[in-house]
Amino acid sequence: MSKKNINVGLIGYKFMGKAHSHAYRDVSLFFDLPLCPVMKVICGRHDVPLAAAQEQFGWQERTTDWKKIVNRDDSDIVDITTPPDKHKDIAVACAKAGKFVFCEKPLASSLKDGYEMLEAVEKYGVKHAICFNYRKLPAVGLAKKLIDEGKIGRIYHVRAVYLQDWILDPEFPLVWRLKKKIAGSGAHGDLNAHLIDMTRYLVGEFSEVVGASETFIKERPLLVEKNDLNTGLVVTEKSSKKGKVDVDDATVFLARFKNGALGSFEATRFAPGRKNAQRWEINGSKGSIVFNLERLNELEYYSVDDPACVQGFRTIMATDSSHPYAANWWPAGHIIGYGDSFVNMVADILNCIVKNKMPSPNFADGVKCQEVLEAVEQSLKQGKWVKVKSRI
Ligand code: SOE
Repeated sequence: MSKKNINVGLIGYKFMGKAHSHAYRDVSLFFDLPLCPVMKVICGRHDVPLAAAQEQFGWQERTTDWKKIVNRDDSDIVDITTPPDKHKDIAVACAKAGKFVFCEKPLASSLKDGYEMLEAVEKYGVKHAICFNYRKLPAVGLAKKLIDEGKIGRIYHVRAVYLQDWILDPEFPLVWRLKKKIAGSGAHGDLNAHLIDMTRYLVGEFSEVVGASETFIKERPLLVEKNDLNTGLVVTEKSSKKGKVDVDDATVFLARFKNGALGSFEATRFAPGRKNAQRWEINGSKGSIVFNLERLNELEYYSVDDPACVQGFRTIMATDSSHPYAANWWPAGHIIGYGDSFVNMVADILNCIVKNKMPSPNFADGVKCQEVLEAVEQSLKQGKWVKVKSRI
C-alpha cells in the first residue's frame, strides 16, 4: 500500500496532550493505514516544560502560540487538548483556516460556545471529531454490537456511575478543573459528559432529566504561578489563601429516554478508593450488559435465552480478533490499556480522512452531550424535571 503523510499540530501537552501523542506515535504500528500522522508541532504556554514534552513525546517542532499552528500551511489536523474554555476560539480559527479539527471533551465550557463551534465547522466545511475515547474500546464496541443485534432486547434501564477520589483532601488546591470559568463545570462536565455520550451511543437520545448536585468542599488553597530563577521554570505553589470552588464536586441525575428507557447517572470526585471507576449496566427484555472501565477488556453479558441450568452473567474478554479493533492489537488474551482507546480513536479519524467521511463522534455529538449537561444544570436551578431541547 502506498502511504501518504498527514501533519498534526497538537495544542496542549499535559495529561490529554500525552494521551493524544501516544495515539499518533502508535497508530501506524497497529493499524496499516494509507495515511501516517507526522507529529509536526506541539504547543503550550510555557516554553521550558513544553520543550521537555516535545522531546519526550517526539514532536518535530514547538511553539507557545497556538495561532502559529492554525495558520501554518503544513498543519492538516489540529488537535485541541487545552482546558475547555480555550476550545471555541481555537476550533473556530481552525475551521476558518480549513483544518481538520479534533477536540477533547467536553466540547466547550458552555453550550453557547459548543453551538458556535459546530456552526463554524459546518460553515467552513471542515471535518471534525471529538475525543469521547471510551467509545473506541473493544468491550464497548462489543456492547454496541450486542445491543444493535437485539441481544438484550428492548432497553429498560441504564445505570451509570463515574467515580473518582482525587480531590477528597480538602487541602487539595484550586486547580483549573475546579474553576467554572475554565472548566465549565466540575464532575458534571468532566465525568457525566462521558456517561452521557456513552449512553447516547448505546441506548439512544435523552428526553428529560432531573438532577441534584453538591460542592462538598467550598474553599480550597489557591495556586500561585512563580518563576523559578534557578531553572527558568514556571512553577505553581499552594498559597495560604483560599479561594471559592464554584463547580460541582458531584452531580447525580435521573433521565427518561425517547425510547422509553429510564436512566440513573452519578458523577463524583468524592468516592474514596474509586480512581477512575466508570461503570454502567444496561438491562433489556432479553438480557443485560455490564462494563467497568477499571477492567476495560471485559464485558459482562447475561442472556435470558441461555438454558436455565447455566444461566448467569458471563465475562467476555473482548480481545478476540472478532471484537472491534482487537484484530489490530495482540493475540487473544493479551489485553490493551487506557491509552489504547486514543490509538483506536485516531485510527478511525485517519480512516475517515482517507474515505472522505465525517468521523464519529464529532462536534454534533459534542453539542448533543452539552445539551444534556445543560438540561441537568437547568433542572438543578429549577428543582424539577427539564426537557432536553435540541437545536440540531
Ligand atoms: C479527569 O480526572 C479525567 O481525566 C477526565 O478528564 C477524562 O476525560 C476521563 O477519561 C478520566 O478522568
